[in-house]
Amino acid sequence: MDIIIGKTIKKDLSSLKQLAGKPTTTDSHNQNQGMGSLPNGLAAMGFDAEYENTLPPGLVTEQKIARVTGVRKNLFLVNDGHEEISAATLGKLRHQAPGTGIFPATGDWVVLDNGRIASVLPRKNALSRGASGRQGKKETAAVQNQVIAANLDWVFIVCGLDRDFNIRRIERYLTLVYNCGCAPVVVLGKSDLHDSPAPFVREVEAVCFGVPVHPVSAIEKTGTCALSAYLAPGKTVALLGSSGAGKSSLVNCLAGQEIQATREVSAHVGKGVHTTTTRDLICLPGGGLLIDNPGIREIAFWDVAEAADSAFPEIDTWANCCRFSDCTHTGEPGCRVREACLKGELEQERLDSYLKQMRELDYLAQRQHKSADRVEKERWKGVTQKIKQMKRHGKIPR
Ligand SMILES: Nc1nc2c(ncn2[C@@H]2O[C@H](COP(=O)(O)OP(=O)(O)OP(=O)(O)O)[C@@H](O)[C@H]2O)c(=O)[nH]1
Ligand SMILES: [Mg+2]
Ligand SMILES: [Zn+2]
Repeated sequence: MDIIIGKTIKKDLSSLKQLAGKPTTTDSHNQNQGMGSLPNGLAAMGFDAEYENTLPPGLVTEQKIARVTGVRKNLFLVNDGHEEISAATLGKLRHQAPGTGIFPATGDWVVLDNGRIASVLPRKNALSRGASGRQGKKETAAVQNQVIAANLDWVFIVCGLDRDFNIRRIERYLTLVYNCGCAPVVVLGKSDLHDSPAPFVREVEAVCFGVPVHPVSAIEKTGTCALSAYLAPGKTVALLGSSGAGKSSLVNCLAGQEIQATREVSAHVGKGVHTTTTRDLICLPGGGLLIDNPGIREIAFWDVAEAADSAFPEIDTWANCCRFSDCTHTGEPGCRVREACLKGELEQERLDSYLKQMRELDYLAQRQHKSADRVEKERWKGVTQKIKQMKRHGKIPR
């Protein structure tokens, strides 16, 4: 379900880019005016008129709705703005296998039936990635997606200004976020480790094209005011980044209290130790909603729209001037992209990063195609057998 919705939103990537850099000025309280039918608690949890309009009329007043604030094995923490309870799913929902895209994830809106989750409401968007551990599996293995968080207004790509800093990784995160139809913001954490974070900000801005970049320090509590603008009441932000990037420290800083556990990065390898293991939605005192996530090991893409183009808009522009419309920019004559590289208008590393992402997205598309074929074959397998049987028993002519 999320995939379809994701695709609908993805079509309008340009509007997402316009959105980038402009935290909304209308907070949810304003948006909720006129929503006489809506229980107040839900608005505090991020339910707004725009989303309500996408649902069947009367659903909100007739059903008990709550938001998933955490996932614990087979139990889900759900909050309707008044109380948080843990709820299991109803049997029939449990039998819908994970991977079908409808299993509840943090940030989802769900319908409750006697304290159990009866269904997941359609997602506005969902931050998903290819499930980790795919490597080494058979070529034909169906690609799985893992929903990190649903119904987001922004995704903070958190990158520490220590050994975590990696411009190519930020490019990959941007593709992942665009891929899911979400709006990215880059947060450069641990700015206190430098006299001035400005050179890092410039370096990131040079590859981000209009995506806001904010240097912050959770320890010295500097730069975080800029982030509050995205966290207006009822707005949902998910944190994405590697382990040890400083996501949970940022949550604690914005919340003004130690809600999330944090742990030191290993001095030896410069990597975090995966302190956060659950995906939790935290209600901030200012009314914003923040989803902390475990660090990401492998940024595997999921779904294949024109997301790589969105993260590399300047390459996309040059590509329009290549002699061949299907130019792969790997050696064709009249390639404007390679020319940009030779003229020093485009860094070789950035082009390499773009080509690598394109190859991956191509590969993913082929695998998705293969698994779709397989699903189709399986769907008809039973029917083919039935026809054979009927022919054998003379029920239909051979
Ligand atoms: N100097 C400095 N250190 C920070 C800052 N923010 C976080 N750290 C340190 O970075 C380490 C990792 O921080 P966490 O917040 O646990 O990182 P995380 O991204 O939540 O890591 P996982 O939960 O494993 O994904 C801790 O030792 C923090 O004290 C900061 O602003 N400045
Ligand atoms: Mg953490
Ligand atoms: Zn070209």
